[in-house]
Amino acid sequence: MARTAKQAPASSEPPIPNRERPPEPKRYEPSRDELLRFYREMLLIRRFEERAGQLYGLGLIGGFCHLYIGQEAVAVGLQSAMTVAKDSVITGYRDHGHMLAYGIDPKVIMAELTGRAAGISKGKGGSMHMFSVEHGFYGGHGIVGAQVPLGTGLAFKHKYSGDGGVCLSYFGDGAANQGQVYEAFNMARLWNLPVIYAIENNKYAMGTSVERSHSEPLLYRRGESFRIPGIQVDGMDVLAVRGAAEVALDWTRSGKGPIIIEFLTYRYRGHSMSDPARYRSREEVQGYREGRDPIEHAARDLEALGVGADELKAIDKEIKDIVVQAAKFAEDAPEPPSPSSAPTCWSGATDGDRIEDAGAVADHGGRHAGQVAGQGRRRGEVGRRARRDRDRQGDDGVRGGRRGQDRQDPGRGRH
Ligand SMILES: Cc1ncc(C[n+]2csc(CCOP(=O)(O)OP(=O)(O)O)c2C)c(N)n1
Ligand SMILES: [Mg+2]
Repeated sequence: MARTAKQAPASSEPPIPNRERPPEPKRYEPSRDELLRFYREMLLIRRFEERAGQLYGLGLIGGFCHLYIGQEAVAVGLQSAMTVAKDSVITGYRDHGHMLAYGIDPKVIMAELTGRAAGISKGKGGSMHMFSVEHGFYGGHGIVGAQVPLGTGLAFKHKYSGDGGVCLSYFGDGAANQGQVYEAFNMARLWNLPVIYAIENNKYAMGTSVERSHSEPLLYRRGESFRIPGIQVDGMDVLAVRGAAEVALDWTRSGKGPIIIEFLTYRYRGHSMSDPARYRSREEVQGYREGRDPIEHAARDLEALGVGADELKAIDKEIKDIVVQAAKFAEDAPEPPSPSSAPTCWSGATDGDRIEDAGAVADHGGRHAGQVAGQGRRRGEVGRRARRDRDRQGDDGVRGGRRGQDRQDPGRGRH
């Protein structure tokens, strides 16, 4: 019906009343053992990532590599509330921590980083393209924001098959400005799909800050016009994250559809290993490291629960050993035989889910991620690369050494 002159303009209409909202999340109250588990998992991610950074510096990891250091509480707090294999997880390229938090063996993740046949994607995917369908972990995606429609599709699958699962789809503050995100939001709400959109707001998209690039920097509000509720949570506190996970899972599992959680977090290192990080100050990074660190935070909570320094030290040692073993495995494992460096095909329609080599298409000569992941291992280059990488990035993700230069490795483009 045509609007008459007497009708009030839309802008003066009252807001839609009483839209149902999830309850305010509470900080989770863990048992001593649960908190020890969260602590252990965050520490594993931290030490694993530190080691990955070193192996990259030594030239044992090629291609792109984005470290998750600083953001550990988000993956651990959220995924600790989920059911591996029943629920699905999908994320972007900063994916090692999410895999570790889903119980995937650090050895096969590290072997993937070094491009070995024993890697979780057979050494062909590298840092950004790791999958474990067995765990319900669907990557690992290099296209910013791609995991949002893909994750929405996974949620559609959960609903369609009635398997009771929920999809957790992570994306960054930068991805939150993409069009595909909003197309996915619309469908997710229209069909009430069981999807949790976890926005990891670490303040920067490469070198672009949220303040500079977002017309609405409160990212938890981004679902409002789709009737998707949002909550904002301290992403540096694993118990606050877990509390929000409880609320979000109750919401989605009860059939109320999608929900957004914005986690305020911070990455300590540069965007990737080739980021000189000139866009932020050393003081800003130090402020988070010294005042907001999620692992320190959990250590203090553990002390309050009566866990002594000796017990924490023993965990430290246990985790270091796991990471040393993973790195050794990854260095010693054989590289993929050359025919198998052909592109890989997904084959799941007729004979169960499996990944196959497609030797027949090997001759196409296309360059794929695994080839990049595998390159950069030539031992003769190790010393030169190590020196250059030390110069390129200080330990705190702020450029140190040769200021003003921003050199790139051939084959290690900036991503
Ligand atoms: C479609 C697309 N556009 C641009 C890029 C280049 N790119 C890679 S990472 C990145 C920034 C994304 O930032 P954010 O979503 O905040 O994630 P974070 O790196 O902080 O985890 C951009 C623009 C890309 N990979 N894909
Ligand atoms: Mg970001």
